Amino acid sequence: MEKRIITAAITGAIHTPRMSPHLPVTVDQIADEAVRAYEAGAAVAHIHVRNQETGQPSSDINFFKEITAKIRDKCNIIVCITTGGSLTMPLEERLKVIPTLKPELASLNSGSINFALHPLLKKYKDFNFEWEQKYLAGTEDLIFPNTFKSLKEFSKAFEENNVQPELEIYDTGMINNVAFMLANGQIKPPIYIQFVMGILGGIPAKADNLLFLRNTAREAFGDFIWSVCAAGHSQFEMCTLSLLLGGNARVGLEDNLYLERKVLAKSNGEQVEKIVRIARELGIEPATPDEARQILSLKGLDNVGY
Ligand code: KMH
Ligand code: ZN
Repeated sequence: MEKRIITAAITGAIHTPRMSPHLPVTVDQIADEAVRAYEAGAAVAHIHVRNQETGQPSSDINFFKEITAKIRDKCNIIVCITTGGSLTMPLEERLKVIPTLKPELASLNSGSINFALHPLLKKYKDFNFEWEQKYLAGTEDLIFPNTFKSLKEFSKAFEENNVQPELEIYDTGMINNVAFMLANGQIKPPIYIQFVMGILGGIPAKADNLLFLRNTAREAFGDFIWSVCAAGHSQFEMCTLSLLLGGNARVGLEDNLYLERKVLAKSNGEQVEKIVRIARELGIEPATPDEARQILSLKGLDNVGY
């Protein structure tokens, strides 16, 4: 059986509590959801944290510490910590999880984009908390910054702490950025890419685009490991296509709140169960966390800082 890595992106910084009552917010909810995703077949949990009362994206290092400890207590899932944080956080705030927690894996956003969420305001008119409307509206005039200078600083911190970067690519030009970092020795093989499709400001989530990304990246770096995630209803289509093409798949409420049309997912675990069902129909088995550690050449849980 072929083994592929299923990642669950538990809560992210895109959706707001108004959009789903199932969006995990508290330390316990986020940790429990990661464990549930593990039980359903995920090898990796991608973690952001939120304000415990309002659900606003947060960079509180204590929340990260509590969540990683709680997850580690219950299972050996790989924790992939965000360094994207929220769309409005200063770079230093985004980066401090790396020296503090020294995780096995963390996201490294490989370029700047217009990261636009404001069209969601057409769908949602009333909100649970004041920040939600402002946060979404603010993205009409927002650049998610990841300049070459910050890429250099981020990759240095990753290397110093022996953290494997999961390189987030939101559009084709970012493949050049990663190739530049590789040529300059800022990152080293094995290269692990997460193609993030369907963000307004990035590449649309379409089959032709995924083939183009995969082929262009292959020309640029040769051998590499890759996964796909997609915003909203394209999630399962793009993840399935990735599995068909030899890639890995990321599901989770960070990217999509639904299980199927008009049906909210009650948990990340439900989405993991669905992609595992699809994978098995295709003759693909989900990799265990230890198998994923081998595939990604990770340093192992004995060497993390949590
Ligand atoms: N939250 C967004 C800024 C990451 O985790 O590094 C993008 C993001 C990527 O979630
Ligand atoms: Zn994220």
